[in-house]
Amino acid sequence: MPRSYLRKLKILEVFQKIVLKRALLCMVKTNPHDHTLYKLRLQELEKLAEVAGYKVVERVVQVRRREHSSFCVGKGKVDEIKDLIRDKNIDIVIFYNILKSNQKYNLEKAFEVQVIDRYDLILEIFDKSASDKISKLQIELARLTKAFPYEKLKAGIRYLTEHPGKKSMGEYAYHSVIKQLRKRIKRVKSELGVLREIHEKRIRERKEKGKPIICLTGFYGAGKTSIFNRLTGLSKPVTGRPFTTLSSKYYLINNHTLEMFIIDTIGFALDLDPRLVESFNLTLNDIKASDIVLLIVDISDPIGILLLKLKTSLQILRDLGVTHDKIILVLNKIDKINESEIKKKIVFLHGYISVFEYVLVSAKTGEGFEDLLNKIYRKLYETKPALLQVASDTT
Ligand SMILES: Nc1nc2c(ncn2[C@@H]2O[C@H](COP(=O)(O)OP(=O)(O)OP(=O)(O)O)[C@@H](O)[C@H]2O)c(=O)[nH]1
Ligand SMILES: [Mg+2]
Repeated sequence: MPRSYLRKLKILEVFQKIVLKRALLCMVKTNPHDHTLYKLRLQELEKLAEVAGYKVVERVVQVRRREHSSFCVGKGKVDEIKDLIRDKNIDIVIFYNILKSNQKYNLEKAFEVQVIDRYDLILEIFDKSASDKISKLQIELARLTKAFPYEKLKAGIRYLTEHPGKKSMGEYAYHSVIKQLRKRIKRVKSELGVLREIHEKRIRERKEKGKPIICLTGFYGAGKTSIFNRLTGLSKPVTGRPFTTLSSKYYLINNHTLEMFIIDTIGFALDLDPRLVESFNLTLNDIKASDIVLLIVDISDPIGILLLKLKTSLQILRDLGVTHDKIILVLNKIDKINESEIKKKIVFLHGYISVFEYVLVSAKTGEGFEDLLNKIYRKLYETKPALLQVASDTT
């Protein structure tokens, strides 16, 4: 990322701090037995909202067996939130739940302020980090996919209320909105299709070279890029903001006698919407094509959030078709906590550690990196001995 871009990012952050929009967070909890996880999810939403430049001033959680079909929250809650918006000068309402088009439309009408959900919020953060064409197109596709039914609904309502009638101006405007959106989606998909072919060709070429491909995965902020930088000697951006890395970065390293590709990838998030995963599948393909997947975990996270993130990451990897034998757990940031805390967390993680190989590291101090490389060699030896042979023959 160029320096001038980072400078602009900093100026933007300072500006945001001065004129922060006041946000109300809202969540409908449909599992009555969930007494802790929902709090962690709300905490993550709050963190993301702050990163996106909002000041969170209120949080509303409603327990319902099912989301209300028209408002997500119940009607009584809508009135309660309306009062809060007025009393607390709220500029935006951010839902944890992913809103359907009609829910978003009805809520905006009732609240008379902007209403977004977790999906929109993540895209806002993505937007700030996007600097290359692939990321920008993937974000645009994700946004258009979600916006299409909403814009269609809005155009339909406008048509019925303002200029109804067959072959009227209203009908023309309605079809024109839909046609334009469809055209944009088609154009973005086709541009991404071209880039996908180039990307897949590159993956095939790397595979044909017969060198092992090691991929860094995990939640945003777990330290993937910091580990990538330490392994490669590069200095790719590490900002502390979620989703700093959006598109994969490859680098060929030569360690002792073995050459291998290291890939840095986009971070995972809680409850990722499948449409978002689908839009970013060009980037996620890198994970599928790897020989070893390092799952980076921030061991300094509180235990509840640590377990939730680990479980979510493993589910995402499973959905991508990554098998267990390819995964090494990399417990990063050991410099941030003391030894007894590390031991306690290892005990909590027993269920995972008994299944996966793990290694404790600090990307900050470099501790544990020799162990990490040894574990990578051992796994390659166990799962891809032929690859190891080819790689060392050609170096
Ligand atoms: N103390 C400490 N901080 C670390 C360590 N590794 C990473 N960090 C910090 O954690 C934050 C996130 O690090 P990144 O390397 O950008 O994390 P990432 O997983 O690449 O994040 P995304 O690109 O957003 O997905 C930064 O502020 C880093 O300085 C570590 O071992 N110790
Ligand atoms: Mg990164």
